[in-house]
Amino acid sequence: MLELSLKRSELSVNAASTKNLNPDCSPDTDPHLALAVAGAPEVPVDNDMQDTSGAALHAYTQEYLAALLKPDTQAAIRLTGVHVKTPAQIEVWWEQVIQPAMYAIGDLWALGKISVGQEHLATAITQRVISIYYPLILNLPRPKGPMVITASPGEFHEIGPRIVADIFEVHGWDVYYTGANTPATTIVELIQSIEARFLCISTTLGSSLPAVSALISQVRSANLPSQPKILVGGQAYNEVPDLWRQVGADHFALSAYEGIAYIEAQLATGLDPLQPPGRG
Ligand code: B12
Repeated sequence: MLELSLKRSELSVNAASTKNLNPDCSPDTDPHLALAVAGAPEVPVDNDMQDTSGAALHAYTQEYLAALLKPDTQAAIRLTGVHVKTPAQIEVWWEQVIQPAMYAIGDLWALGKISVGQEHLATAITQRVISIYYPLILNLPRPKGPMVITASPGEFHEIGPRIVADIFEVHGWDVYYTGANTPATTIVELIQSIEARFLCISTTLGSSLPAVSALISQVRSANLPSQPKILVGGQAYNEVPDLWRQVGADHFALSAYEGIAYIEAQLATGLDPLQPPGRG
């Protein structure tokens, strides 16, 4: 089994972290939950996630990673629940805890320290975590209008764009998130039908970049009335500066936060003349 450089004392859940669970489903009444709590890692109690220092985020990441590696779905969900109670906390946890933990999973897989199966389990647990806390975002107002967020054609890495989608929704955008490997024609049709003013494309593999170029060309040549600006991001662009220009995008952003800054700046400079129809 994988050697973790974590102290056992850093890895046990104390009872306080279970107090936010649904009372109808507590360790006292549910034997499965009781078992999970007994075996789950300990979490420092910080119910409002007051501490977002680098050291604290690193500790949370280690704890979340330990739950993924165990693997312990309940612990990953409960740990997230202790710290994520507001939409703003989603932004921090998704980008600064889940993202580095998933990068660590990738590194461990690449080093041969965990199997493909362990990596798949970790991915599935993270997808469950993200889904479980989506209701925190679901009913937020979306006054800034519709946008499309997609993984590029041929690209199966979908957690990155999903995190970006959640964060854009937290910031008031009406996001149509298409998930992995969406055909270009579908994306063009979607932009047209919802009159999206922004298209965000996420790409992890360098080998997917030709498909990004082709998608962008198809969107541009469709001459859509909403004339969407195209923002790209993802690890495919990390190695080569300005690679994003070669695919024909309007801009590249390293994170959802930077992406929002770009889009808000576009709106502020009046480059976007359309009024957002929005969905309410
Ligand atoms: C899970 C995973 C998979 C899963 C994906 C399942 C799923 N449903 O998503 C599966 C098993 C399918 C998979 C397959 C493969 N994978 Co993989 N995978 C990963 C892993 C471990 C985690 C990915 C992840 O969720 N990261 C976390 C997210 C949150 O990070 P992110 O995507 O970077 O997104 C953030 C930012 O980049 C940014 N961002 C991203 N997109 C956008 C877009 C915009 C507009 C903006 C503003 C910002 C933005 O914001 C995000 C949130 O913070 C990574 C490790 C890694 N370093 O990521 C390897 C990794 C990406 N995979 C890798 C490889 C090699 C593969 C395969 C080729 C393996 C194989 N031989 O089959 C295939 C390719 C499949 C394909 N065609 O896409 C390599 C890629 C190496 C490289 N540079 O080319 C990695 C890095 C592993 C490694 N260390 O070697 N993989």
